[in-house]
Amino acid sequence: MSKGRKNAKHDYLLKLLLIGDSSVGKSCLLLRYSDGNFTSSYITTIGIDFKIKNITQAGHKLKLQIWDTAGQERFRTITSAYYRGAMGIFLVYDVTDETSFTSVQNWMKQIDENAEKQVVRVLIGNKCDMPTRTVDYARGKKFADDNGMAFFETSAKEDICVNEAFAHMAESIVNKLKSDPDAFAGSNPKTQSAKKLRGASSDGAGGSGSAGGKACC
Ligand SMILES: Nc1nc2c(ncn2[C@@H]2O[C@H](COP(=O)(O)OP(=O)(O)OP(=O)(O)O)[C@@H](O)[C@H]2O)c(=O)[nH]1
Ligand SMILES: [Mg+2]
Repeated sequence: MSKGRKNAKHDYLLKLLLIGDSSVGKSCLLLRYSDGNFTSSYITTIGIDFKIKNITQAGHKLKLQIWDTAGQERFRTITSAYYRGAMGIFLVYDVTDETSFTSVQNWMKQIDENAEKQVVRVLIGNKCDMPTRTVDYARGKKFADDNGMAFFETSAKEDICVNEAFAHMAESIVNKLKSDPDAFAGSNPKTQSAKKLRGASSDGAGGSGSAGGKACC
């Protein structure tokens, strides 16, 4: 490896997944977090997409591999295959869409059936910038508390709490890996195992560091 690639090294590779009903804002959350952008035009995700982001958090260089799934039912077979390799799953609903909140229960079932037992779950109520909300904060928080998950209300549009949600996810996974480096060793063998990657080289793709962002809703 050339010396020039030394800075691209990372301590941990974290594999994250975004799931939830169609149009709740999964792709926009990823776009906001990875590129600091937002688009109001809706282009539904076909199958699955991913982005890489390199950050430094609490002295650790982290490479985040973030998979963005299609919410549409017709892609469920494809997308559920990606649960197995995930260390962290963001379960996203739209605070203006009651149905998407009701669906959270079904998405939890999908996680139970397809993901690693150890997977870190974070519940996200997106579009908190909208005045037309139908799901209030307390309901989201109660669901998260009842299921032992962290909860964030976010806005990909206004850049509210997006960084905080990803930072919390990263911290939770790193803490798990610190106490048990093989915590996710049972992941899909087709994907890289979740061990600490000291000395491993990253591909250098994606931005680095956190991009600020406003406080949580
Ligand atoms: N007001 C507001 N609109 C948002 C926000 N996030 C996403 N949207 C809008 O919601 C629509 C759907 O966003 P996407 O990110 O494409 O939704 P998705 O969950 O990826 O949808 P699928 O790919 O079909 O599963 C788009 O028109 C976005 O502009 C937000 O935080 N606030
Ligand atoms: Mg999408």
